[in-house]
Amino acid sequence: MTAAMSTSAVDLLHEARSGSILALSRLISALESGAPGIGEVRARLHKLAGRAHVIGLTGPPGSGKSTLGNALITEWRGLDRTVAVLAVDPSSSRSGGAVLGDRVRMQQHALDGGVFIRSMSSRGRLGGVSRATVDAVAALNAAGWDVVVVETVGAGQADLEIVQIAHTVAVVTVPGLGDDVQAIKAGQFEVADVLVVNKADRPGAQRVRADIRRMLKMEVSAAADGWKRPVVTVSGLEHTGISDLVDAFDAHAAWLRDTAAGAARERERAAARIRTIAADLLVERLNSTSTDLVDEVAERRLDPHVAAQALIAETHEP
Ligand SMILES: Nc1nc2c(ncn2[C@@H]2O[C@H](COP(=O)(O)OP(=O)(O)OP(=O)(O)O)[C@@H](O)[C@H]2O)c(=O)[nH]1
Ligand SMILES: [Mg+2]
Repeated sequence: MTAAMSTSAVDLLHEARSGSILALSRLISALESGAPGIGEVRARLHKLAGRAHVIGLTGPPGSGKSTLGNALITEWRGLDRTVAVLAVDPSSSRSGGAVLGDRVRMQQHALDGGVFIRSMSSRGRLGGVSRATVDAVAALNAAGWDVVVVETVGAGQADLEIVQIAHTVAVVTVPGLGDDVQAIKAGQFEVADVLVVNKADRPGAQRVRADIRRMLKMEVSAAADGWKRPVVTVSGLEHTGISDLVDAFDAHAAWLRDTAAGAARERERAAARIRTIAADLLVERLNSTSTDLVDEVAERRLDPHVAAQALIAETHEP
């Protein structure tokens, strides 16, 4: 069975590229479970990467990211673009209602061959963007999908990691959180390319928008790369402002494509990806290196700094 899987992973990739959703789904599962021989397929994905616009949709729990994702699907499908949404499972504390809501939304598009929705486990990484998610984005890109949305619950590290896979990061906030603008400021603000005020059908949305705009004006560094971060007010539930949001995403994609600053951003992302993968590999190896160094340090025969150098030197060996 395992040998059969390794040969078929390549086939799955071919089938996924010719539009099979089933094959795509199985390919992502194979990547997720680390099926034998999958490394070969994974290596191909990057080179095959097509024209997908990868959008990170991040924000606090319950801010309406999934509902908004659903509204965006409808909008993009109207423009004849294929859309994949990867919802990175936020936490075990998710209410049954939220999970059920996601299921219902998924079913709405179940018969549309131009829509792919999948929940991803955040297992394997602190930040919420797991290796599996990175692989799934690469698979979707290689399979020729137009738009890939990655929904993550914004919390610390995840915000920083999403920039490594998303071309465009949209940070969602909503009125009524009280400290909403402060919450954005705490980590998400820096990585936001587009700021979204969702649930605009509720009172207070315009005030939140004004607050964010005021904050943006005060930011000096943001203006440095020339991208003026838009603040878009939407209601995912009532499907208002969604075309404006799509326009904002398109404008950002064009900026990345057509400007030197945009190209620099792409290089930054590539560099960050390499560093993250290298750090992961290093940690993996450091953890698995069996060593007498521990004894020596514990018994104070060796300085831990010297031991650390020695350990790193050991990891260079294959
Ligand atoms: N009034 C209003 N309610 C909304 C809107 N969008 C979503 N909601 C409601 O907000 C709740 C959470 O919506 P979700 O789309 O599941 O939010 P989420 O951010 O994906 O939640 P998690 O994935 O659990 O973090 C649900 O009860 C939605 O019906 C909106 O535009 N207006
Ligand atoms: Mg959600």
